[in-house]
Amino acid sequence: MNQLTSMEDFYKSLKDISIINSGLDEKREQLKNYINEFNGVIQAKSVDENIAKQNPEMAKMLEETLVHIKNSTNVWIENFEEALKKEKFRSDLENYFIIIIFGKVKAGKSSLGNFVAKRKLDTQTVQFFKYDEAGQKQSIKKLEEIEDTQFATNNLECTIEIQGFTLDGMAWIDTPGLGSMVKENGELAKAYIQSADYIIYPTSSDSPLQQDETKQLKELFEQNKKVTICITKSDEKEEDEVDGEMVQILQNKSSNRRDSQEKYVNDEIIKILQSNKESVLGDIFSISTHTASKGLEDNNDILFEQSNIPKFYELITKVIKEKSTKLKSDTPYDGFRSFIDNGILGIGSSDNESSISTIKDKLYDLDKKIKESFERFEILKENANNDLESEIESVVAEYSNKITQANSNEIFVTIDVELYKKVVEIIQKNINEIFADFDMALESLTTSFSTSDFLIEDKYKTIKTSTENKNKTFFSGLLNVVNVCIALIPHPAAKVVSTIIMSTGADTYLGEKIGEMTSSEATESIKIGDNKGEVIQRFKADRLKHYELVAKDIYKGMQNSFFSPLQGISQDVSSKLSTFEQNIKKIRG
Ligand SMILES: Nc1nc2c(ncn2[C@@H]2O[C@H](COP(=O)(O)OP(=O)(O)OP(=O)(O)O)[C@@H](O)[C@H]2O)c(=O)[nH]1
Ligand SMILES: [Mg+2]
Repeated sequence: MNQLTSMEDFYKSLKDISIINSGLDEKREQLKNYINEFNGVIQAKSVDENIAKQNPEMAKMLEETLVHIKNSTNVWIENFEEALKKEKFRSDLENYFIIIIFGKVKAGKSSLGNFVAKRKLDTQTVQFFKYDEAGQKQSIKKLEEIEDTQFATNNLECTIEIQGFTLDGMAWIDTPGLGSMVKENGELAKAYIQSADYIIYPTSSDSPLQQDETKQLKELFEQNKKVTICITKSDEKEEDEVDGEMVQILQNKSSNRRDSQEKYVNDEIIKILQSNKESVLGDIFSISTHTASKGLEDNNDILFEQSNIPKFYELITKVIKEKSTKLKSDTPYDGFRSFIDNGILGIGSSDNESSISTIKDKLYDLDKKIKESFERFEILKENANNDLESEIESVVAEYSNKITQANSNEIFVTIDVELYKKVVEIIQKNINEIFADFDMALESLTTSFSTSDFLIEDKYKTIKTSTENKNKTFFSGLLNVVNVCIALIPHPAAKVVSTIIMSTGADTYLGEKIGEMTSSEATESIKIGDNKGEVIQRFKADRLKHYELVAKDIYKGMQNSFFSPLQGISQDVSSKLSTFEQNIKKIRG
């Protein structure tokens, strides 16, 4: 039988599979060290007590970000250990080219595996095995397969364990169907898939490529897995008359129907393949293990050939001859890279919560919030003068009428106590606009000024006066009195006075004296009010300057004691993260 050569070719090729195991151990060790190291650094980070006390809101955001990173690094460690456990399966089979058959429940996976095992060359030994739940390998007689009995459609009967066989250099792995009643089975299959050097994905020709299957394939392609799709069970029963009796005979589906199904599958796959079609999509073709078996048993060449099984063998042989060595040596790298890309870096999948890309987003948000708040304090510093000026103005205005020379010391002290309260209120209000809940330490807000700087004193003006004028006025006045007295002579008293005046010649003396008066110059200080207005202005200016400095100091103190450490932590984490990222990118290659 001509087609048998393709089968023979396949089995013979298995002997020549040469395996180069790539030395990934060192890289794995390195990756593990990097993850552990980063994890250690991050686990040691905590939110400073002062920050937590001062600003619970900001501290919470920082805390959450840190917790997220801590959890993520823990997830990486867990996943890495999981991945290494699966490597056990891989290392059991490290000298084999691993073909994994993976797909929906009842797609015909086990039947295809049993077919391949059964048709081996007589000189070959096939060894069946299964992995139990604990991951232990055990020998079995053949792949557990659901025979086409009356219970064939009973979904409870399905492959439940990872099973397989080795045949020379090939390990054939049969997986529990995805979408089976036992959900964990599907998960189990997925866990092992990473070890595959090559994947065969069967989809039943009863209804090829259903939605869930498209989704599974998409995931496989995303893992960079090379997949050949087989449309299985591409046969049908036909009524035929044998020896006068109507019997059902199994036939291959017509080539037209197969073509159209293959085309349909191909079109659907193209839709989900973004790029890199060549590297992930193998062939798509329909097969029937049942017609192939029957063809072989009945020596029916046509039935066997049209089952497409010979073509299946040809393709797999080609893969084994031409690509197995490379695929085998690439697979561990693929797994390693896929772990780094998907599990840690989060390339391409935005929904990985524990990826570096998600962490970066969170750090970015935190940093933005810190920067924004820092900037707002910068603005508060700039506005401190304006903010306080009108307050100081209005408080002083309230008191200014009451201020006198006598009470100024006392009142200025009273005003300052009030100013102090107002300034505290303003600073508190300003800070609370930035942080709703902020515990501010105000010890630095002590007031200080010397009352002696603000004494109110009388104001005098110095003027020049001449004695001539002054004396002349005096003597003229006196002379007037004298003259009035003389004029009033009739009065007895006046008469006495005027007699005295006249007898002494006082009137004449006064007149002469006035005439004699020579002019001489003198200065005099006269009170023109006090310096209250000025002192108040000075007081206002002094207090504004003082409280502006106080406010600025508080804002600056907050920037230094609060934001700087916050920024420090955030920047430190970012820089450790980016070093870690660079390191793992380097070992990823
Ligand atoms: N007509 C037809 N039926 C097939 C063919 N291959 C498998 N079947 C039948 O399909 C059913 C499922 O076959 P299995 O090989 O057990 O399928 P499976 O994918 O291993 O199933 P699970 O392991 O339970 O997911 C059985 O009843 C098989 O007899 C085929 O080529 N033609
Ligand atoms: Mg099965």
